[in-house]
Amino acid sequence: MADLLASVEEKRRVFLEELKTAEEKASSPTGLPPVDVRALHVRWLGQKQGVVTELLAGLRTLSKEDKAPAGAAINRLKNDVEAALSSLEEKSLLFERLRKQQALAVDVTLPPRAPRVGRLHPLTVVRRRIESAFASLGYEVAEGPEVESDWLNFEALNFPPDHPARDAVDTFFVKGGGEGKDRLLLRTHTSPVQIRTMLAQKPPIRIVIPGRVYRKDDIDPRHSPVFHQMEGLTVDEGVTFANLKGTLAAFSRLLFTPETKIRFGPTFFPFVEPGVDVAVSCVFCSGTGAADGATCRPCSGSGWIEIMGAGMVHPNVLRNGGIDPEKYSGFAFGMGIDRIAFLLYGVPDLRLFFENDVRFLDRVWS
Ligand code: 2U9
Repeated sequence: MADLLASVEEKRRVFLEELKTAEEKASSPTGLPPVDVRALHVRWLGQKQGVVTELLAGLRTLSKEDKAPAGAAINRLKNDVEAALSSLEEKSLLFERLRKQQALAVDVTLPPRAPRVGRLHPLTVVRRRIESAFASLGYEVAEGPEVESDWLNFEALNFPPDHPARDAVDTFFVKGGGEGKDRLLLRTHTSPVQIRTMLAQKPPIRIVIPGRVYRKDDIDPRHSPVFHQMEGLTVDEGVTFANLKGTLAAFSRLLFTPETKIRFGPTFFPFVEPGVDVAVSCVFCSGTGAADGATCRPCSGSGWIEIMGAGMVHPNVLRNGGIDPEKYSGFAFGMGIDRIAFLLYGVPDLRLFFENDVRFLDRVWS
């Protein structure tokens, strides 16, 4: 009898220890799985080999007068175990609910996530830099349509009828346009806007024309069938080649560095006479052709980088724009915005400008 009572107390002690471990687990971040509560139930109250059940079975061996107090002690343990396990189950379900709520809750103490900030496209940055350099020299920005007539894109610009640029191989023609000079095409340069401006307003004219242009080129790292140009036009009385040179030298110093020099070489464009290729002293090697003891890459060691073409507007072109070449003269120039961005930022492949991969666009362009 004394043995049985001692055993009941020993089992109670063991149970309380197991209960404590289970309660701690219930309030921990992992929680107490319902299967663990059931296992405790089976272990202590199970019909077959439950600890309490076995204690009750032990009553059989006791004398009649010992049975009552021993039975009472075991029943107390049984009631206590039942109450404790049912409250453990409740608690573990409650903690489970709390954990789920916490997982959904907003933690207001966390630092805010920085919103993704957009950036200007590198071609926009370069276009604006070129525009503001010319704005400071008194130029205005003009724009025009991307679908033009053969006349505005070629004929008015003094292209002879058999010029290779007018061939279907080099230009995108648009179905549904007219014939000959009325056929429609995707402009191959922004020059039609200069003709439109001359027809619409009297000199003095000082404009720059940014815009998308199209040529039937195959795509490769340096060519794209769509690219961006900035052209310019000055028309007034007494405009000379010296004005052209001074303007482009000032522009180059504004866009690159105050030390930048320019170099002209003779070339031919149907819409200007004379026509020139314009190079600037290399901004990467200051015109020395060397970088870190090796050949400067951007200028291939020449110290010069070709950035545009220019020339004095051909008298025929002025006439086509409704301007008297006896009274007025002018100069014009054209450059590829993509090419300048390519040079300024050392971009390895022109296609990066058109693919719009945010990993590329996210770079800081300034
Ligand atoms: C009118 C009269 C003259 C615009 C000019 C160039 C020289 C030139 C190229 C540079 C690289 C095009 O982007 S590019 O492929 N342009 O070299 N453009 S003079 O001359 C004009 C335009 C309009 C009425």
